Amino acid sequence: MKRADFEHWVRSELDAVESALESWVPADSPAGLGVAMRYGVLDGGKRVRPLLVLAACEAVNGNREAAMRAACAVELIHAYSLIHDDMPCMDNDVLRRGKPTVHVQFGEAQAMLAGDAMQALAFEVLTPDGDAVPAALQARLCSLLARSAGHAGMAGGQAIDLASIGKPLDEHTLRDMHHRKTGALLQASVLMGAATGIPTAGQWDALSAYGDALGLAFQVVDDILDVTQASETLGKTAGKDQDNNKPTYVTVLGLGAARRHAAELRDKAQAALARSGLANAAWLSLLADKVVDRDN
Ligand code: GRG
Repeated sequence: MKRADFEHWVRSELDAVESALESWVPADSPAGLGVAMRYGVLDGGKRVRPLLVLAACEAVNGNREAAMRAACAVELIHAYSLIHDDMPCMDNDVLRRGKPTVHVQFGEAQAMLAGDAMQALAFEVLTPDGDAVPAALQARLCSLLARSAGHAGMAGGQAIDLASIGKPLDEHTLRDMHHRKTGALLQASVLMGAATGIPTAGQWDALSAYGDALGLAFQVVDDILDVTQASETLGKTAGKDQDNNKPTYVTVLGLGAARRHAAELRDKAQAALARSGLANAAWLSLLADKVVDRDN
């Protein structure tokens, strides 16, 4: 598969996701709530999670309507988590995706409500009337997303993260935190895409292993970029997480070992894909490379 084909696929899927989000995130909710929601989710971000859903759907020749809904649902959950994470009670960030954060733009209460409403909207999007998405598939997608975003997944990981500020973490605990906080939603993206088709048990397990390795690789690279981009753009050596005294893969392993670890995880993801025997897994394979080679 040529890289140009992949770049074309990425561009056309990004457009499709943007249009779907445009149509599903309402502008006319009461008292400006919809405006804050749209500000928080439209026109920004790399959309890695939606691309993983859609690539996994292609790999299993799945239900496209269900996959587009799952792609937007996972992005809504991700965007809600960023809005809440940026608030003063958590990371207290003023910029996100190149513009003022939602609480800076609309106030803290509206930011909290926008995140809450986006979380509910994700499950609304997954449960349409009609028979384009069979009821059993709707339930499966809701279950995968809820489990990855809730207490045992993203929210649980965020709780560990906040509790660990200023404390030394060993590699095992750091991995567990990131597996929940970042990895669970990325892995769920792959599995939601897979659930739109009828993979064999072996293919499901292989895609799950791919998502697991990719989710961790994403976080390791995020920690590397936190240091390298900060030193490039600000002329200093510590990034935001290090400034916040948060343990990262770079502080725990060192930069060189973190880079090697990211490459190992990418290889692990690629090996899992090869094991799946899926003929249409080219986009998933190229996405694994893109996640590790990215520069933002
Ligand atoms: C508030 C429940 C709750 C959870 C917040 C996702 C998260 C948990 C916090 C974000 C903090 C952070 C920077 C984590 C590192 C990895 C990460 C999720 C980065 C942001 O995701 P990208 O790079 O962002 O996919 P874009 O903007 O491209 O969508």
